[in-house]
Amino acid sequence: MGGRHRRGEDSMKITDAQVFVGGPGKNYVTLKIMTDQGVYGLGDATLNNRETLPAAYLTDYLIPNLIGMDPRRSEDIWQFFYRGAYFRRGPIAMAAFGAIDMALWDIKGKLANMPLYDLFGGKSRDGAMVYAHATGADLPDLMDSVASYLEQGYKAVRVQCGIPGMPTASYAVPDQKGGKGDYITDFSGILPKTEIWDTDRYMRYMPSALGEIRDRFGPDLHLLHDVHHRLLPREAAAFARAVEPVGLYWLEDPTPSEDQDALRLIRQHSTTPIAIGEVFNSVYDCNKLIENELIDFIRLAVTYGGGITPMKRIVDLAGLHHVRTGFHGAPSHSPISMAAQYHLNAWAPNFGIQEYLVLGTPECDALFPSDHTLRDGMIHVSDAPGLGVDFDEREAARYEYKAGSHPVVRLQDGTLWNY
Ligand code: CS2
Ligand code: MG
Repeated sequence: MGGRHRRGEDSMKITDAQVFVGGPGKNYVTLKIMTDQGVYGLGDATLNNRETLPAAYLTDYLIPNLIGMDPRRSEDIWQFFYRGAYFRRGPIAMAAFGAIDMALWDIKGKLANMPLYDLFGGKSRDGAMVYAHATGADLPDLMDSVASYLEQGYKAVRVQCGIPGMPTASYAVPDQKGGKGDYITDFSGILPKTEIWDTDRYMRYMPSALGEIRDRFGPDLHLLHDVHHRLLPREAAAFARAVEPVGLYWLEDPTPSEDQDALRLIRQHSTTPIAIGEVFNSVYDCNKLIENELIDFIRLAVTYGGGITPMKRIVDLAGLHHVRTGFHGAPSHSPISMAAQYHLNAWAPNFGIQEYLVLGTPECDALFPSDHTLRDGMIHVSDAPGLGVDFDEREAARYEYKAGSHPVVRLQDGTLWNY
């Protein structure tokens, strides 16, 4: 070939793949794919509170097929598993495919000796803006939390606070002032706790609370708010209109995401930007929302979205319709899938913002060494080849799976509601 040599041009094979479940305060599902050339790739299949299921899908069904395949053929391998499953889509399967796809891109980047963002088309920006979660048992408590993030240099915060008269803490807020309410998993066991929700109190209180936050912190701070699927379409439309003067960066998951017509009703009544998609797992969950320009930000995670290969297509489709990215970044995503998102963020011409809740503990850093860094509220992606994150198996041996659950939500009369 004209004297040119590309590493592994003639043949290359996947020789083994292993799944690890566990981590510091989380059940991260980590996939490691090994090759006959010594290069390995890492993927994340963590599906919060259902972690053993993508792990079993990988171990029992996908890995036996993967052995012997050429890891450079990531497109064909993705199609093989997706089309080959016959029963397509769903978060469990897509998380498992996603982990494989991330690991194959990691290998591709290492073979090319390039960071993934360069393989995607290069950097479109130096740093990618992130948002943190400010939370409070009540409004003054939330104000303190916002102030502490501002001091750390964040330019954007999601704000959630307790609602006066609500029988239990509302979504993602602590029971007590100064507490850490932003849990998404209760590790005390598999049986969920119950939260009580009151739509009327929320609708009456939250718009004015958001207005007070805006008045206190001024126009420059990007404010986001997550309704977490709790409103009916008409209520969501009224809420989105009521908060227009606040100038939210986005209003997230105003309604349960299965009902796509609900987004049309919201759009007809308000110009508040809408973000949706953290529970979606394929382009078919959002292509109509994007094409009809009913949303402003698409929230899929690279894990549940089936990996980098399908996510790049979703990002490109979104770009055609002025929809920007705002990838899900709950703490249940391991630093591996977060790294995949950092690379997509660095490249995507229609990048918006990245949710960022990395635990940042020494234990987590020891398990997943990397030099992706957060500075002044922006993620600066690592220049290392591939994903730029590693996995320490000796550290991993310290952890094991722990059963946990999300809360369930009921109305005061006992009716089950959306968490
Ligand atoms: C939340 C999530 O990050 C978010 O915006 O909606 O934390 C969500 O509650 C969890 O991912 C559920 O596991
Ligand atoms: Mg959310």
